[in-house]
Amino acid sequence: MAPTLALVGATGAVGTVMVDIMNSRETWPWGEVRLIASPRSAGKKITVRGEELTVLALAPEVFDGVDVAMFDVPDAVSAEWAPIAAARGAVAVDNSGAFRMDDDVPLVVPEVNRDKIAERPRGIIANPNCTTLSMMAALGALHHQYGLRELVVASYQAASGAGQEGVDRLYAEAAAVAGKAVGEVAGDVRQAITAAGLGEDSPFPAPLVFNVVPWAGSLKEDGWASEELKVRNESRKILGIPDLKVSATCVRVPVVTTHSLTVHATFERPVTVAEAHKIFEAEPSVVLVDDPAAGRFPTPADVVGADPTYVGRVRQALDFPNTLDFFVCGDNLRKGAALNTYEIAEALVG
Ligand code: 2RA
Repeated sequence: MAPTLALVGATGAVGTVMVDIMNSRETWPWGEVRLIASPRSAGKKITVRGEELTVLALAPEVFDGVDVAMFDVPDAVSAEWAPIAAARGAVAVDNSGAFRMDDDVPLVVPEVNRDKIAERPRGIIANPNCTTLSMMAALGALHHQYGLRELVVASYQAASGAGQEGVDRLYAEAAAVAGKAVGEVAGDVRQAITAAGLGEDSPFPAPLVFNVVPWAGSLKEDGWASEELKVRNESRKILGIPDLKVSATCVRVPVVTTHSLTVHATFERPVTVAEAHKIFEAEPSVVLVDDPAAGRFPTPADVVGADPTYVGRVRQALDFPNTLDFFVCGDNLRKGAALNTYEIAEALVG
């Protein structure tokens, strides 16, 4: 019998992208699909592959008979409900941060460490944070050939990484400055935003429009942002390099959706740009766009809505041996969240 798939958080921002992904897959290994959400959203109708489904309220019994349950919900909801789904016999594939660094929960990017899905003593598999995920397909492909040793990254993160609230705030700030000559004098962007009636209750610690904000996540020890520590810890776990040297700086930019990163990666062995191009071209989930003479490189505005990771600006670092610099863009709501979760679910039954 074809396996049963459940989606918890079906009406949320990532859940909505997940339904879009489910509707657009070429192959479909699933039988019954159950859409699950909070009691507030239960009863809504959502069409999945031509069939109108009624959203069910989250309760232990909705997991009975489910083979794979995908969770696109906040950490606290996953922490409570993924173990319940697993106890009822489902494999829980969780997109929250609740389990990512637990030793007995694999953290999976199918292109990089697909074999880890078999090692799931708690019946839970975690999906990485979108910033780490945006570079993993490209970095993993290089690591498998050349052995990654050191990683220095800077992120350029989209507003939607902070949820719908982040997107709404960016649009509101953009409306506040539209048509105004601001950004020429310190503080004038802030003044325009305040004059338009936007309060201090922003998900960002500074104006995002006409600006860049060197902060994502919460404050951790010694001035690090949680997002930067996630890049370090998750990269080590996914790539299976516990002592990988990593330094990350995470920055929010006025882009609606699609995270970008600059990557400075040092390998055990020398790697040329031509070799790196070949590896990227051979990786099905990577698209290489690297012709700077023709002005061709990936940008978030051209990548949003796409499934692959886009890579460009590949260069050999002039002063660092065995080191490449490159630029990646990945849709943070697709490969960065819903798509990777779905690909794990698919790998479980593939
Ligand atoms: C962000 N990576 O962009 C986070 C969302 N998980 O804020």
